[in-house]
Amino acid sequence: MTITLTVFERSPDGGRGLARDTKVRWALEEAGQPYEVRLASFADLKAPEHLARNPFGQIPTLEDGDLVLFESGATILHIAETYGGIFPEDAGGRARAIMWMFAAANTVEPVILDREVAGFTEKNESWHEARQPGLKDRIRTRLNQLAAHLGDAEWLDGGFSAGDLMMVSVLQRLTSSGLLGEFPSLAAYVARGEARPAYQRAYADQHALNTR
Ligand code: GTB
Repeated sequence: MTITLTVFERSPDGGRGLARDTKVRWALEEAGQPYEVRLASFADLKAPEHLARNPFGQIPTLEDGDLVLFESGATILHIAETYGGIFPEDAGGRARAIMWMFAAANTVEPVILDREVAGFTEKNESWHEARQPGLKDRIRTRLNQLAAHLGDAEWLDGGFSAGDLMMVSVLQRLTSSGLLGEFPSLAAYVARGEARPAYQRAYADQHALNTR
C-alpha cells in the first residue's frame, strides 16, 4: 500500500520543521513506514484537486491506499493504530496516549496559537503591546502544569508515544519566544524528542525542500 503525504513544497517557516507536515513525517518515520510526498504550494492547496482531499485547503493530507485523511492529529492516530511504533501495547496505555494527543492539540496548542496569531493580525493595534503579558501568562500557566506532570520523567506516560510526538511538536513553536527556556525540564523534553533518529530524518527531509 502506497502512503502519500502532502507537504509544503517550501515551508513558510524557512524549513524549521514547525509546520504540521513535519510531525506526520515524524510519525511515519517512527512507524518505519516508507512514504511518498506530494509537494504543494499555497495555490495548490486551494485547487479543486487538493480541496477534494481536504476541504479546508491545508497541509498535511495523508493517503494510505484508498483512505484519504486530513487533520494532522487524526493522521498520526491512523499511523499509530495501523503501523504501531508510537502506541503502547495495552488498551489503557493507548487511551492515555490519545488523551495526550488531544491535550497537545486542544489544551496546550490554543494558547500558543493565540499569541502567534496576535503577532500576525494585531501588530499595528494600539492595544497590541498591552495584550502581550496576558497572552504569555496563559502559556506559562499551561507550561507550569505540564512541567508539574512531567516531573523528572522522560515522557508523559511511560515510553515515548504519539502523545509525546504531538506535545513536542506543539512546544517547538515556542522555541524562538524564550518562553520554553523558562521551563528547563520542558526544553529538555523537546530536545529529547528532537534527538530521536526518526525526528532527525523527518526534519532533514522537510528542511531539504527549503534549501533546494
Ligand atoms: N488542524 C489542522 C491540522 O492539524 O492538520 C491545521 C492544518 C494547518 O494549519 N495547516 C497549515 C496550512 O496548510 C500549515 S501548518 N496553511 C495554509 C493555508 O491555510 O492556506 C501551520 C503553520 C504554518 C506556518 C508555520 N510557520 O511558518 O512557522 C507554522 C505552522
